[in-house]
Amino acid sequence: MKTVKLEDIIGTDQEIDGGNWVSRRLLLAKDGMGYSVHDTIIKAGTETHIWYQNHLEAVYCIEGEGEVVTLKDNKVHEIKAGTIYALDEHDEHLLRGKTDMRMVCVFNPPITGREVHDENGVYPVIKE
Ligand code: 9YT
Repeated sequence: MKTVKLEDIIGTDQEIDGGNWVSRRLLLAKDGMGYSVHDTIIKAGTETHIWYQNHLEAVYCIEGEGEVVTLKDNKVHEIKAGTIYALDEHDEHLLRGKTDMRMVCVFNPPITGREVHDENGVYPVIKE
């Protein structure tokens, strides 16, 4: 087994600044778990368009508050510490941080660590 410490990820190429968010990617495809796990800060006052057409993502909020708007039905989903949301239908959405939000994100398939959102809010599938 292995342990990974957030303090050892910060400042490395596993810390990705997406502009509206900073993602510290704790476990990636190379770790062989079949999913990736990220500790992500969503910045207060931001709105991010996201549409993971190639991935399923579950997001557990452990600090802060905000909302997710699913674009197929314009439904607003309140997010606060203790809320998990699951993008089980590759849902196109807007993610809004009212405050800074700290999120634990799990991706299936795992991301490799190099992905940033393209203009459609999509991550490509990158083969190792
Ligand atoms: C919650 C969310 O999807 N934020 C965007 C960044 C993503 N979690 C990532 O790349 O770690």
